[in-house]
Amino acid sequence: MRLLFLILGIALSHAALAHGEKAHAVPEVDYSKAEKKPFGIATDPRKAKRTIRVEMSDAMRFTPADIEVRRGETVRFVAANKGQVLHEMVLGTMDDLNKHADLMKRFPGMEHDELHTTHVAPGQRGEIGWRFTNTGTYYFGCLIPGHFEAGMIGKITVTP
Ligand SMILES: [Cu+2]
Repeated sequence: MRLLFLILGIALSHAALAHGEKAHAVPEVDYSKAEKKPFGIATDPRKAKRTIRVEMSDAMRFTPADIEVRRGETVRFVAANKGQVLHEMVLGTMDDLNKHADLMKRFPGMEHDELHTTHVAPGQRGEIGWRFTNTGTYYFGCLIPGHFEAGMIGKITVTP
């Protein structure tokens, strides 16, 4: 059931999703069906050689907020919520994140459970497995209303 839902989640636009899913530690996902994005593709985090731990705080900051990876590298992001409120980590281009933040403002109850996203309850950790297939500058943000605007954003530079 959960697997089916996650597969549906890949197929559906995040705007169409509205449900109360919480953080997933190791999602049971068929990564062969992952959708390629301009900033890469979801990959089983267990295949990553590199783990990057990112802390999220109620000061609306990610630490570190500046990450460098190489093109072709698969990273297991571990997002640790050190605060008292829900935070999330959403990978994307700046354009993606801005659009998504706008949607979140218009539909504050909206939640999303896509493979480039993890929602993390206070004191918990979430994971994203991601392979960066293109060079460039990408971002990660917390799109919970108010957080992104307060500066809860980080940068990922993908070098050749
Ligand atoms: Cu946040």
